Amino acid sequence: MITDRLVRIPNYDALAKAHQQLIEQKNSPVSVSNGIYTRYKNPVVTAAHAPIAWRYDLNAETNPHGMERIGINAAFNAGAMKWGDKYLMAVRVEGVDRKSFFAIAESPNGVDNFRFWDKPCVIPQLEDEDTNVYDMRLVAHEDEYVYGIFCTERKDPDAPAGDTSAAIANAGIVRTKDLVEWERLPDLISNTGQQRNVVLHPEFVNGKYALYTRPQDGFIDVGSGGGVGLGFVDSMENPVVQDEKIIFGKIYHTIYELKNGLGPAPIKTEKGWLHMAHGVRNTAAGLRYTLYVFMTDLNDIGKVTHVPAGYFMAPEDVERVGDVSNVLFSNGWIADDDGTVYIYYASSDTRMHVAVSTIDKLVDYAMNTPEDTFTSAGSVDTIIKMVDDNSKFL
Ligand code: M1P
Repeated sequence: MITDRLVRIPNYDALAKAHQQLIEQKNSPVSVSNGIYTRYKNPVVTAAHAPIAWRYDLNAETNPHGMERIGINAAFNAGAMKWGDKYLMAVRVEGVDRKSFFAIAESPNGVDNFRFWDKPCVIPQLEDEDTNVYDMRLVAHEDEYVYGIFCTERKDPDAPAGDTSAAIANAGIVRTKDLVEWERLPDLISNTGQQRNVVLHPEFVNGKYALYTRPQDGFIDVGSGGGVGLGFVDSMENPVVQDEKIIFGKIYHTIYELKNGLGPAPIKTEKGWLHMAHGVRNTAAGLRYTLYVFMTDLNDIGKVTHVPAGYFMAPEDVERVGDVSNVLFSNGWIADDDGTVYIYYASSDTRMHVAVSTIDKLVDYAMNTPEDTFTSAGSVDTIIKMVDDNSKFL
C-alpha cells in the first residue's frame, strides 16, 4: 500500500526485486580469449531489462491480477556512445506487437549495470509516418550534433493487393544535443533503391558529410545492389547523396557472399579508420550473419587498406539461438580514452552482449591477419607458410 487510496499490484515487490537483481548482476570476462577480444559472460541488455513501469499497470484497482499489459519481445542491435563518464546504448527494443523503438540504456562501466532511462526515445514523425524503426547508429559528429541514423520501414505502396509484407527500407535521420529531444531531419535521398545500414562518418570530408550506405534492390534481397557504399551530402537538412560508390562489395564464397553492411561508425586510429561490419551468407539452415573488420585509409576514406580473411566474431553457444537464429549483428562500439574498445553486439535478433578489446589489438588484428586468398589451395598455402615460419620456435 502506498497511500490510503492508492494500492499497488500485489506482485510489485517481487517484480522489482527480480528486476533489480538482473540489472545489478556483476558481469565478468569469460576465461578463454583468442587474444583479439574477450567476451563477457552475461548478456548486457535483454527484454527483461525493460523497466517494470513500461510493462505493468501498477494500480491494483485497474490491474488486480498484476498482469503484464505491454510485453517486450527483444532488446538488440544497439548504437553506442560514451556520454560524459557513462556508457550508453540506443537499444532497439521490440515489443510483442513486433514494433521496434529506441530506448537509451546507461551503464557506469560498459560491461554491466545497464539501466534504461525512464522513457523510450520519442522520434518525431515526418508526413510519411514510419511503420517500424530500428538499428540506430549514434555518431557524435564534428559539427557538434549527435546524429542517430536508423532504418525506417514502410509498406510498399506499389505492392500488389494481398501482399502484406512488401516493404520499403530507407535511412531515417535524427539529431540531438542531449539524447532526450530529437530533431527529425528528412530521410536520406539516394538514387539506388532501398537503403539499410546507413552510417555517418564522424568527420567532415572536404566540407561534406560522408555517409556509408548499403543500397539494395528489395527489402530483404540486395539483388544487384549490396555492398558497403560511400556517398557525400552537402547538408544533413537536405540529405541528397552524391557520388555513391561501393567501397566493399559482396564476394563469391566469402562470409559476405550474399550481403554486407557497415556496423558502427569507424574508429579513427593512427594507422587508418577501423571498421566493423556484418557479412551474410546463405546456408541450408538459412542466413548466417557474422561480424568482420577492415580498415580504410586515414586520408582517403573510400580506400580499403586491410581486410583480414573471414569473420572476426560469429555466433557461439546460446548466441546461436533466438528470434532470428545464427545472427551476430553490431551497430555500436565505444573506444575509451585509454584505448579500450567495448564492442556491443546482438545475438540472433534477441539480446545484447559485450566483448572487450583495445584499439592496438584491433589494429594489429586488421593489419596482420592473413588476407583471404579466395581458394582452398590458397588457404592451405597460408597455413603452410605459418607452419614453416613457426618451425624455428618448435
Ligand atoms: O535479421 C538479421 C538482420 O537483418 C537485417 O540486416 P540486413 O539489412 O543487413 O540484412 C536487419 O533487419 C537487422 O536488423 C537484423 O538484425
